[in-house]
Parts: sequence; C-alpha cells; structure tokens
Amino acid sequence: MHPLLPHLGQAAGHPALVTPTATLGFPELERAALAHAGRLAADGLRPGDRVAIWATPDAATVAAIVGQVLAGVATVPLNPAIGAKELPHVLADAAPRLVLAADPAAFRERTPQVRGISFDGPPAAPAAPAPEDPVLVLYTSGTTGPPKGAVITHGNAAFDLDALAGAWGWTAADVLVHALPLFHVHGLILGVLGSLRVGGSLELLPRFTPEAVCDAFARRGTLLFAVPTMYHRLAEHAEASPADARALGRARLLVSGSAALPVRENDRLFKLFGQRVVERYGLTEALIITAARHDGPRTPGTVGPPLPGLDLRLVDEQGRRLARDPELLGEVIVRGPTVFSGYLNRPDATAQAIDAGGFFHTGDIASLTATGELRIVGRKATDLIKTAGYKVGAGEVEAALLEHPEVREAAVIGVPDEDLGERIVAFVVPYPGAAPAPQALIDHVAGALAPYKRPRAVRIVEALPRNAMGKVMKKQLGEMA
Ligand code: MCA
Ligand code: AMP
Repeated sequence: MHPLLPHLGQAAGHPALVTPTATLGFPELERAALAHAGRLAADGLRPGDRVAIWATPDAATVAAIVGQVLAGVATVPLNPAIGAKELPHVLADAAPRLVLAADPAAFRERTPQVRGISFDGPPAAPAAPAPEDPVLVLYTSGTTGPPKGAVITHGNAAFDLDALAGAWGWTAADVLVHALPLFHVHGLILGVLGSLRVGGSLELLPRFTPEAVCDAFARRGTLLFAVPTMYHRLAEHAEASPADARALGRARLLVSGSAALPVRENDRLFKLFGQRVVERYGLTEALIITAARHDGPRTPGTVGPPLPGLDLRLVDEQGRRLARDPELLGEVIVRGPTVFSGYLNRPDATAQAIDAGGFFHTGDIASLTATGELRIVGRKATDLIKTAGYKVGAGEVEAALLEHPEVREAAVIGVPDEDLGERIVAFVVPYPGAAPAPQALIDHVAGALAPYKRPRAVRIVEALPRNAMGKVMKKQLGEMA
C-alpha cells in the first residue's frame, strides 16, 4: 500500500477519475501509473529526480503525476499558458530530467525536448518515499523577482489531506467536482491527490463553466472545491437558472478558498443554495492550515480554526504572540507537518520565510475570534495581489512591463473587483514620443508571464505619484483607479 495513495489498486466499486473522455478505476489508474513509473525507471530516473509536466487537465496527465508519486520522482507542473519569460526561468531553476506532456505536439515549440507520456513501460515496483522526500515543486510569486519553487514533501501532503478529510467528513463516498488548474496546491494537492487519498471519485472538468459544474452535480457530485471567482460566477448563473441552483444545493459540501470570500457573496450563496459555503485558508508554502468543519460553525468572514496538529499563532510586529482576541490583529505564523521544506535553490528566501523556531511567516494579517476561528483582514505586503485566486507579485508585472520598449516607468496595483477579488491595474509612463496601446501592453504581460498575470486595465500617465524619497505612492494610485 502506498503511503500517500493507499487506495490505488483497490477495487472501489466506483471510478477514481472521470473526465469527459476517460473513466479510470483505482486498479486501472494504478496500472497506468506503474507503467509510467516503470518507463521512467527504464529511462534512468531515480527517486528524488525532478520531472516537469505540462499540467493539462486530462486523465493521462493525472495518471503520469500519480506514477511520479509512486516512483518517488518530484513533479514540477507547468501552467499550459505560462509565458515566454517565465518558462525558461522555471526550467532553468527546476532543472527537470524530463519534460512530459499528454499532447507533446502542443508544447514542442515551447519545449523542444518534450516527450509524450507513455504507459507501455514494464510495471515498476513503487518506491517507498520517506515523509521528507519531495513530491511536488510548485512555483509561486513573491512581491518582486521571478517565482520561487516551493518544495512540498510527501509528508506535507499526507498530513494536510488527512486533516482536511477529518474536517470535512471527506470519504470514499464523495464525488469531488473540480475545474481548478493543476499547477497549484488547490487543484493538484487538494483536488487530485486529496480525492485519490480518501479513495473517492474525482470528476475533473477540463475548464470551468458554471454550466459544467452544475451538470456534474446534477449527475453525481457531492463536494465542490472552487475559488471565490468561481462561486461568484456560479451565483450569477444560478440566479438565472433555478434548476442549476437546486442541483448545486444538493451538494454535501461546498468549499471555497484561495482568496477571501466576501460576506455579502457568502450570504448570496446561502440564499441560492440553501447551505453555507465552508471556507478554508492556506498557502503554497504551508498548504491548507485552517478550515471550517462540516459539522462546526460556518461563520461568514472567517476561515475556520487551525487544523489539528498545527501550531498557528498571531504575532505583532515585534514577533510577540497575541492573545485570542477579535480586536487584536497580527501576522499569521504556523509551524507543523504541513510547512514546506523550502524554496528550491533559494536558501536565502527560505531562511527569510521560516524562522529559527520553525514557524513559517505567511504575511497574512488576521485576528482570532472568541471561538478560535481565523479572520483574515489583509496582507503585510501591499505588493501582493490575489486575482481570481491566483497570487501575483506587483513587482513581476512591473518588471515585465519595463521590458516593453515603449515603457519608461510602470507601477502595478490590485483594485477591488466583484468577480476577481482584485483586478490588476497598471500605470505606465511611456518614453517621450511613444504611445503604447494599452491592449498591446496587456498582451505583452500575458505572453511574457501568464495570461492570469495580465493587467485588466492599463492607464497611460505622464508621471507616477512619488513621495519625497522617490517611492511610488501606490495608495494614491488606488484612488486614481
Ligand atoms: C485573455 N486570455 C489571453 C489574454 N487575455 N491570452 C493571451 N493574451 C491575452 N491578452 C485568455 C486566457 O489565457 C484564457 O484562455 C482566456 O483568455 C480567459 O482568461 P481569463 O479571463 O483570465 O480567465 P477565465 O477563463 O475567466 O478563468 C477564471 C477562473 C480562473 C476559472 C476563475 O481564473 C481560475 O481557474 N482560477 C483559479 C486559480 C487557482 O486555482 N488558485 C489556486 C492557487 P483559455 O480560454 O485558453 O484558458 S492558491 C493555492 O493553491 C492556495 C494554497 C489556496 O489557498 O488554495
Ligand atoms: P498562494 O501563495 O497562491 O498559495 O496564495 C496564498 C494566499 O492566498 C494566502 O497567503 C492568502 O493571502 C490567500 N488566501 C488563501 N485562502 C484564503 C481564504 N480562504 N481567505 C482569504 N485569503 C486566502
């Protein structure tokens, strides 16, 4: 029995994975995964090596990732829409021994070395990874600089998923519906590995549409994982389509995370679906660290209590621990088995994020309610933007804009947005005589970084508001936006 995926190979009486084009039981999934692992071993890959995979939402990609888990090879998922500037960075930093894709032709231009996934290898004997062995390297944005690869271990994932299964009463009887991207914690660890770990059924939708989600619930879904932007679009859809509202209302549990769910939206969902969405909070480097329980309070505006087994605290600017008091705001720090092992090739950044006591500093500002639920109120760094559930550093967007030949200065902020949570807005000072078209600059960022990092609006200005020190006053930009 594999320590992370104990149900693999067991006859469950229900499929492990359903996509529009494939249905795989646990035994079939295990066979495919072991054949892939065998092929990797035949190619000379060893436990601890890294393999990059274009993270398209299909059964072959999932089976390959599972095979890599079994082989003890760390997976580096690549966003299929990753831009021209970010891709070389990720490949150079992660230095994968192989780059794979379910449809290699689609990615050959961007990665000439790409190979197709093949399930014709001699079945491998699964490796027995230790809890501290890497399972995934997930690239995540900081305020400045290129994304860093967070190294997540087998132990991190197993502990977190068990704690969430406990919080949500998540069992083999569940059918998880998800349409999240497979290159972040939410879609890949919670969605894919989580469903397989509990032995449930995963209904993987290749792209998010409210119709597809509601249809999956009309058929068999019991559990939904989605970001607030998706819930917003589901609410818009359900208001116009009562039958779909009823289908979603029959869900056993609706879970929201990756960004704040506004209380007003939470109330709207409650009215539409007849049940409160359950919120949970976390981040790439520490996985999910708080979650409302299925049988506990679901207080709008809060993200539940810390998961059992984690030491979660709030600290003031001097690092002193704050008491549990709804009035006291502090930074969330956390220690325990879900905290990642560090950033790949970045001991400096790792030392900055994890203190000598082993606490990971999240940068999120919160208070604890009298009943011990966390209420997130903001972030320490104003230069981090959460848009549609994705984290984007203002600095990386500014750097990409500055690489455009017509851009002399650039400043990027997040502006509140009903649908996206925050919308990226860029202020650009062109070179004298230049008149860049906003859409050209938007396309430039989409192509260099990734479409989700693109500004939704570009304002061409003569100068940026700066203080006496020459620093751009982003608050003022917010008022201008
Ligand atoms: C648009 N597109 C462009 C451009 N504009 N392409 C090139 N250049 C442009 N200028 C393309 C996009 O690539 C996309 O293509 C399509 O147009 C639409 O893009 P967009 O409007 O940005 O998005 P959307 O399709 O409306 O998607 C909304 C979404 C998505 C489904 C909510 O944002 C999403 O999946 N968010 C989830 C994020 C997430 O999983 N975060 C978890 C990380 P195409 O149609 O080909 O796709 S956080 C985490 O893991 C922590 C631990 C946690 O707490 O969970
Ligand atoms: P990422 O680094 O992309 O994994 O994003 C993690 C960040 O998303 C956290 O530091 C929070 O700022 C934010 N986040 C995740 N879940 C929630 C939530 N339920 N409510 C508010 N913010 C959240």
